[in-house]
Amino acid sequence: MYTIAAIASGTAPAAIGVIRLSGDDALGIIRRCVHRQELTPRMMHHRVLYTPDGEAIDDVLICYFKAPHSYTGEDSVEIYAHGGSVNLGRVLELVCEAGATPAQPGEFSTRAFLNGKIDLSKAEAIMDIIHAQNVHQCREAQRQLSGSVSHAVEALRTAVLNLLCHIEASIDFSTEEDLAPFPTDLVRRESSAILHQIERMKRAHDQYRADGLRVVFTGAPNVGKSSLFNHLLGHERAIVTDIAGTTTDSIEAQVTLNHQTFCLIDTAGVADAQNSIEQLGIMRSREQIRQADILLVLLDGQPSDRRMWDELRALYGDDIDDAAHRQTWVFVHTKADQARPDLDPEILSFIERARSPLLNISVRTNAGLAELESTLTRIACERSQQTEDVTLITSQRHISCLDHASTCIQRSLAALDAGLPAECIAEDLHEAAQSLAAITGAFASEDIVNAIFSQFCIGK
Ligand SMILES: Nc1nc2c(ncn2[C@@H]2O[C@H](COP(=O)(O)OP(=O)(O)OP(=O)(O)O)[C@@H](O)[C@H]2O)c(=O)[nH]1
Ligand SMILES: [Mg+2]
Repeated sequence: MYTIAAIASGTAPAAIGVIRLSGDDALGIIRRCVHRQELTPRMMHHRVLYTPDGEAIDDVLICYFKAPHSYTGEDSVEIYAHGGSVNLGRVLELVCEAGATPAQPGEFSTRAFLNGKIDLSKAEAIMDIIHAQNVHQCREAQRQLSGSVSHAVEALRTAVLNLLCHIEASIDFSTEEDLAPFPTDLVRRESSAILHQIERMKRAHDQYRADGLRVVFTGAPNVGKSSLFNHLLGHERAIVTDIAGTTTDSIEAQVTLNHQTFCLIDTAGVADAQNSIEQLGIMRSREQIRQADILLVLLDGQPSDRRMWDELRALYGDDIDDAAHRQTWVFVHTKADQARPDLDPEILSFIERARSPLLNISVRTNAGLAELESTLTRIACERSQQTEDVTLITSQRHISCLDHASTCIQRSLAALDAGLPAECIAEDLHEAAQSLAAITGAFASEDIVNAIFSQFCIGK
């Protein structure tokens, strides 16, 4: 293949920048820039780059990766030059004058894919690592890169192909004298197992939140929601006053506590609305409460706690006990620094029955705040462990492929129930296997491959 070159490190001012070359003439090109000195594979070489006229361009380190032992599977060279757009631009120009062609976005990874170095799901993982905005996203993309998705999907595809072998054997033999029985029980059993596995992967995907678990603050007006919200964020994001009804809209902000990301949502206090703005705010609060992964219920012992509680009861009805577990409700008794009325006995007995955490907190003295943070991170850890044994799918494209595979398998089961010929059942299973193969790229169409790699940046 012709040799491509690009700045792989970005061009922001930095101590070091990396220029990458890949292709048949990568070694020849770089040697032309270093007075033809030898380069041993996988060794760092300290060299000066020269123009053909003998002008020194930069003092650099060079590493040569001999095919097929490189990212792309081709002969490749990495040049570690001084950073900055002008210097890196000059080095790139030099290698292009010596015979390289500027790379298209994603061209290195496309070559890696075409040479069988990475599959599609790994290529997508690389892109996700580069674009990760928090530790969650980065960790999941790293797992995907290490092959978690490829292995899980290959196992499913092998199961479908095994099933097809059995069915096709029965079709082939059915032309003979002794009819081979169609493996009905096996198809039912195996198909259900595959469908179950796909369903688990989809469920884990639904539970996964790249931007962190949604922690919704609810409680009566003036109970201290915005104060606690600001405190966890570490800055004054929401307005705090002693006037009930200060917050009228929902406010979202991300925060990282003990390496876990959370999306905190402050809401309007639940109460009898005095005007239409408050009314709208309270409607939004209800929506946020329903979508919470963790609900922080703030109480200060005032009679307004009871009104808020009645609202929550009305919102959930008989489902309230379940909701307290499903969403993990955490109760917070605020303003622990001052003399406070006792909590409403009905609310207290609910907390005991549901075994929900109840924390005493003051944003004035910081009492209970460390405990609240560790409670939130403990809940986040427990949630991620619940889905640990299932491979986490984070890409929407992979979910669509799994969905399609699932539909095809269900269709084959329906064909089986309807007594249709074995060929019909096999056809649907073939389509399911192909849809699974599209995740790793074993049978991806050229359009899909192009669409994926075109989203890459230059130099990747
Ligand atoms: N003493 C004491 N006062 C607090 C504490 N937390 C909040 N407050 C006060 O309680 C009042 C209301 O606080 P906010 O945080 O605005 O309450 P809120 O729940 O957001 O109120 P709305 O937005 O009106 O629903 C303010 O005067 C705060 O200073 C606390 O831990 N101790
Ligand atoms: Mg508020």
